[in-house]
Formats: sequence, structure tokens, C-alpha cells
Amino acid sequence: MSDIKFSVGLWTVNWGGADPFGTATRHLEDNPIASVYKLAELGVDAFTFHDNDIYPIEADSTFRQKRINELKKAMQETGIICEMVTTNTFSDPLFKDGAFTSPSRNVRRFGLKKIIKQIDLGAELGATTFVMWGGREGTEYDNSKDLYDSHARYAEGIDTVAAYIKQKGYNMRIALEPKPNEPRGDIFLPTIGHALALIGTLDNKDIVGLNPEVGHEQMATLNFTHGIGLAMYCDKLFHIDLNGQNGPRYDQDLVFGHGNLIQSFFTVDLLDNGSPNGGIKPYTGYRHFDYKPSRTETTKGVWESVIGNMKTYKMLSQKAKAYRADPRTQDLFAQAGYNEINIPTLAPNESISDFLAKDQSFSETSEASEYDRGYVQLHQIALEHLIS
Ligand code: GCO
Ligand code: MN
Ligand code: MN
Repeated sequence: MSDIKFSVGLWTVNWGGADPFGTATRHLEDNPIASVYKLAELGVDAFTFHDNDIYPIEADSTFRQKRINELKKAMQETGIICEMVTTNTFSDPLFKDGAFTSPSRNVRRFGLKKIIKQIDLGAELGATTFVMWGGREGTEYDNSKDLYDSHARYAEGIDTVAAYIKQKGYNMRIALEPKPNEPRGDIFLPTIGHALALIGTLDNKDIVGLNPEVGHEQMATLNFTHGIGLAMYCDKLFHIDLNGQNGPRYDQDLVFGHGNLIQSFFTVDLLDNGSPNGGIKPYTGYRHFDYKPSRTETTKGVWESVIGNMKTYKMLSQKAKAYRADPRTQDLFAQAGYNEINIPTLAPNESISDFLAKDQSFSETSEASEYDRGYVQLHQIALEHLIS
């Protein structure tokens, strides 16, 4: 477990609590770089940030460089590293109708330059992932956008950024972050599956993958563990945003595990241990937390929530290991059919006509109604490990 590394977004711990219904509830340090020292002190291995997490959009180049120098100093002094960067293309009013998919070509060109600037900074700091969360790419009304051209512009934007990364020879990949809604009524690329489909159309699909967020899939009533399972099957889980959510509602961004706990357990199990038959290899990337320390908390609660994320992950990690090592689990995996599902349905070299010609007889009773897969028992064992 010592090889598990944690990272935290600077925008999470530096969120003062302002929401659509109220102003900030916490006093923040004037300089956001202070949080980098605190994260290092708490044992966080890496941080991630948007350009405007460390300097405002209107900052001049002198101020921007001052903040970058301070950030580098914090990295040198503490040993914390920067593993991912992302660009804020959602806060400024300019981006009210999107960046890559804004109807305004000027805004699209401005957004693209802003993204490329942050990619240069990320490469300079050693980040290996660029996350693209297109929070403002979308609509409130179905007739607001030409849906062909909007997706074409989205794909063009991603492909241009990917081509730039390759041209520069940066050791960096792009991870798209799906979200179904909020702040837009409907956001483009709402789920893992939608994003995968668009990636398949890109010229530079080899360096474009996903940054799925627990709560975002759950907002869409989807199973997060299944979602990352598909992403891993496609070799596209490039990054991950871990947090907590209680079902389909607004984006709660809770501490990891403070939502659907049993799904978090299976997420950790899949990430750490891969799939039981070994097809999905254990995830080697950072366990990245993207959450919002609740507005009711003071600064103390902010840092406690950082510790909570890591502690919960480690506890679930240990419990998942014990669940896999339990002989009852292994027996029930066999009963559940794990060692039959990995046998291809057609025999090697069996043609479709051979297959159709073959007389296949088996007892429907033994295959269906009388065969006990033991799923409930297997789930109970997982639950017992989880709450023990
Ligand atoms: C959200 C998103 C954002 C993005 C982040 C990266 O909660 O809606 O998670 O927090 O992850 O802005 O660009
Ligand atoms: Mn979120
Ligand atoms: Mn996120």
C-alpha cells in the first residue's frame, strides 16, 4: 500500500464556501500557495491546480511569475510535486456559454490560448496530466446549439491541445472530466461513456483519456465503479477525481466515502486490486481528491477533511485486500462464474457457420433456475469486511 500516492486540488482547500445562495463562510489566506505547505505537512504527495487558483485571470505577467516562483519554492522546500494541471474556462463571464464550444470564435480562440499557457506551465512543473473539465460547455435549452458543430468544435479544441502537447514533446496526457449538469442545465460529454465515444473520433486519441469523478457519474444515477471499469478496459483511465455523493441531486463534492460508501469500497477494490481475473490491472496513478470541504466547516475542518479523504481511502484499501484474501470470497467468485466468464463464447477458430450448425444441448433447469450463483452471500462478505 506504500505505493499508493495521494493528490489534492488547490481549489478544494482554498474554497471559502461561497455558493449560489451565500457568500464565503471561511477566511482564506491571502496567498493560496500557503495551502501547498499545509498539504505537504499532512502527508499529501502531490497537488493539482487551475491557472486561476494561483493568480487571478486579470493578473499581469509580473504577478503571475511571482506566484509561479512561490509555487516552485514551496515544491522545493517541501518535496511535494505537481502531478496534474487544469485550466479555469468556467468562472469568467467570457466563458458563460463555453470555451471550446462557445458560439463566439473569439472566445474559443482566447480559451484555447489560456489552456495552452497552463499546459506550458504544467510541463515546466513536471505535471503529466492535463484535465479538461468543460463545465460551461453545454446548454439550458435543446435548441440553443447546433449539436453537430458543437461536438466538432469540442473535438477540434481537444485535438489542437493534444497536437500541441505532441509538438512540444511534453510527457503529458489529456484527461476529460465528464459531468451531466451544473453549472449548465446539460453539459456536453455528460458521462464516461459519452466522453469515450468522442475520444474515438479524435486524431490524437492515443493521448486523450478520462478523469472520471465519483459524484458526477452518481449525479447521472450511474454506477461509478462500472464506469471506471469500462474506462480501464479501454485503457483510458488517465486520472481520477475521488469524492462523495448521495445519489442524483446537485454536485455534493463530499469527502471520499462520505456518500455511497459501499460503492466507494468496490471502487477502491478495483483500483487497488484490479479485476479478479486479472484483465484489469491495478491502477497506478494518483488517488486524487476533488471535493469541497463543507461550507459549515472552519479552516480546521478543511484540513481535517483532507486527512479524512486519505484515511478513508487507506482503510478501504486494507479492507478490500482482506476481502480478496478471504477464502470464502475466492470460493464464491468461482460459484459466481468468474472462471467461466473468461472463456470466450466461441471456441478458438470456430466459424459462425460451424457454431450455428452445432447442436447445443444442455439442461435449462441446471443452467438457470436451480443454479445458485451466491451473489447475495458474496456481497454480504464484502459488507462484513467493510464494516468490521
Ligand atoms: C466539479 C468539478 C470541478 C473540476 C475541476 C477541474 O466539481 O464540478 O469537479 O471541480 O474537477 O474544476 O477542472
Ligand atoms: Mn464535482
Ligand atoms: Mn472534478
